[in-house]
Amino acid sequence: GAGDRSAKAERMFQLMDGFMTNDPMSLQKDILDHVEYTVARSRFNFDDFEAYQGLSHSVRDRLIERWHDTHQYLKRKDPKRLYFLSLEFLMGRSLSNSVINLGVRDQYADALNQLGFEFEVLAEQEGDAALGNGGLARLSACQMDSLATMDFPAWGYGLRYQYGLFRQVILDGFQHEQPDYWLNFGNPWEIERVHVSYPVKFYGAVEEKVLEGKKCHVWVPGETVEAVAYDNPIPGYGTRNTINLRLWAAKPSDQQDMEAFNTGDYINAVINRQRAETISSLLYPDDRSYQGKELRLKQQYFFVSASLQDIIRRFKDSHSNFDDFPEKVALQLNDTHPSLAIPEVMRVLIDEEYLDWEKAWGIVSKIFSLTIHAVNPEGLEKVPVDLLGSLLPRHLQIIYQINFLFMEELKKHYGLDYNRLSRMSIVEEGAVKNIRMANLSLVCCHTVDGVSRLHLATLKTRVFKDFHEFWPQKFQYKTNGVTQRRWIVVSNPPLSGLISRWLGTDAWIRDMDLLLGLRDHAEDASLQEEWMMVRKVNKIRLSEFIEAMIGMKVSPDAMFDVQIKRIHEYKRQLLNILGIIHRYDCIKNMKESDKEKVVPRVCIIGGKAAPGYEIAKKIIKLCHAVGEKINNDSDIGDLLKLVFIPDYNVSVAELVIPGSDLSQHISTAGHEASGTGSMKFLMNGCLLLATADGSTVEIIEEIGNENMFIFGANVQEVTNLRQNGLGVKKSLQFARVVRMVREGYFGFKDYFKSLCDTVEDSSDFYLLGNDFESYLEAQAEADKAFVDQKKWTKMSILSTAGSGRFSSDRTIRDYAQNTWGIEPCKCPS
Ligand code: BZD
Repeated sequence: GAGDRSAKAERMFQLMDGFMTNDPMSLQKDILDHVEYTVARSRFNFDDFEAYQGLSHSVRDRLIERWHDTHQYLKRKDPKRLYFLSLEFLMGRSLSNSVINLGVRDQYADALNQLGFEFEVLAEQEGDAALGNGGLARLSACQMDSLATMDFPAWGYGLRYQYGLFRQVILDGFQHEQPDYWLNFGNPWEIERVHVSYPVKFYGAVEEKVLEGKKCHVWVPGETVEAVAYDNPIPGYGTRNTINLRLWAAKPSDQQDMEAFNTGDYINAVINRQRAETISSLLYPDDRSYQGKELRLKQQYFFVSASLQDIIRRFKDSHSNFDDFPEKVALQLNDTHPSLAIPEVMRVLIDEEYLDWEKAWGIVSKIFSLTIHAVNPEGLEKVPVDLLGSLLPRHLQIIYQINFLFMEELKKHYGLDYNRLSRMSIVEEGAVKNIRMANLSLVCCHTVDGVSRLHLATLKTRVFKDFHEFWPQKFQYKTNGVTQRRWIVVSNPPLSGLISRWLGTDAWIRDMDLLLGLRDHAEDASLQEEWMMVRKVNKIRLSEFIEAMIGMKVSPDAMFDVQIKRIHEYKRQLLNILGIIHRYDCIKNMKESDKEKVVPRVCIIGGKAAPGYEIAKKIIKLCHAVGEKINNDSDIGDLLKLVFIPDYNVSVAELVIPGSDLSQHISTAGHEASGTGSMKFLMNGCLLLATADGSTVEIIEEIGNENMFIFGANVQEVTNLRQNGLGVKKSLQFARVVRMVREGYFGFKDYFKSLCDTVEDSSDFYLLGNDFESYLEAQAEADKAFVDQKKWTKMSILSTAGSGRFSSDRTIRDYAQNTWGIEPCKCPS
């Protein structure tokens, strides 16, 4: 009875009290127990990796405890929950982040010291969880951290890819891709939930039946695959709340191939079953255009269907009908990749819960919100109707019905404006008929968010113009942010300590606006001195990393000038490289006596090119070819170095960003939806050299033009230039450096031809030629500022001080209030 249960609970709490304690003795015993019993190594003989495993299992226990408590508490309170659906999460490493958020970092460091290990060294044993491509995926990870820290009742849902983003290997300066089998050595940060699994259906046909006098649709699938849950606890900072990121893995279903088994083809039946696992086997490495690939569509539906079964089961546990669904559930679509969730909810409500269309639609139109991360129409997803109809026949029917009703609504409003109707239709007519996932989402979501103010303005006037005219109130923007826990506290402990000392509090870790307090000290000589020391330490660490990585010595006294991000034409790594060639050419032609005035630079570039993106791969090769020439030129020496960092990922970023002086965010204005790397550099006191694109426009408002190096055409000028024909204003300097590449100064003449063609007068779509002069001027300004270290340090302090707005805590608070309608629910500690 109830008495029994409370006695049991009482006993549990007593046991717990003595359970997870964090004194050095308990931690040591805990780690050693895991080494011996979990890893099964002798406690008398284990190496760094095994120590890392024991350590992480000990941390995992503490995560699980809080995670259970959070779920128990939320179950009792039953608040409205946010479900964050994303096909990509770029989590990086978990160990340091976990111990910092749990508030036990120092305790673990002490315990390990007494065992003869160093925390930092063990942390380096961990590989990255790279279940994503770039900005969109890392943003999801930052947002999960903020959701947990601010006690929001949220769940993340995604896919547990067996292969994350490919590893980049450079051979002779060319990119090669290698598989990232990140699960090879086990993953202590996930909890396999063999009992949390759902069948997911594919293919087959829809039958119409009459049940209890009502016409019903019954989808008879041709294939069923099982989705198994893997839970990843996400701890908040300075709170007991620990939320869940639930990732699905595909396993063969018990229903699969029963016929083959019955007819005795045992061997082939077993082999066939194994094929089910391919659904969650790999992450698509392309972060720009969408290709109508069947496996990709299967992945999308697989994770959407499993997540919704899970969400609906949880709702039904405590509700007997769907009336309250919109008061309890908010579904966030991270770009259109999970947009099949819309017809899926309709299908479940109508075909399985027997609601009528109007009732189901009433619910669907209240629960979904969408964030768009793309700028251009090519970035918007389309699915061929044939493909969708064969894989998900019932969903295609539902999408057609949604579109029919939408078209009727439009006709009422606009009459028979055929052009408008065909632009806004969910179905794109043509040689190949397509479903436009963005249009589907815009029709069904109550709110659509852009990722910066400029991005929303672009969406409103370009790709979503018609929709904005029809539903202006649906459109909002939430400027992106990143989490200061990972991007300052975890990755830059010296700076973190310095900030807390000068502010007299570490409260900024939960409230970034407090960094403004640093403004008062920006000219204080002793802060400046400490600031420079910290920056120097980080630069030394980075130069050691460069030497270990590629065997090159660089001087930490030089200016470290960094561009790290995915390689794209619009991000203009080529502009950077051409600028470097120009600098090289200048030094080369300089009188010996003038060389003293040159500010020594180490130019660092890193990033992956999508495997099929030829031009991006050529940019990587050009970077290596130019580096080869410059780095081995004795006329140049330490005045200029060019380094390409291979296999750029989250953990590399954590090391590079704190050690950078200047970072480049130089996309052609109007092409970067937001950009988030810039915010990480800013927080770490790195100065920005940037165009007025994406979130940079808002960064300028916080930091001030005078503390940044801004250059190039703005959005309006880009539009005008393109309308009036390109290549009007091309400098001789630009022509000269392109010619050097074209004529084989760096070798590989034929190979670089097509790359040079992309910036040739009339085809220079990204306006490198137009912006080159202004780029060089901004670079010269940076040189000038760097010579005056006092001035530079002040600018650096002001960068950190003004970065508070770009915390993902601010973004998430805004989403919670203005898009999701959820409130914090804090688990007592
Ligand atoms: O999203 C990026 C944008 O390019 C950035 O400007 C922005 O800051 C971030 C976060 O909002 N977009 C992506 O990263 N997109 C993808 O990675 C992607 C992945 C799969 C398919 C299409 C795009």
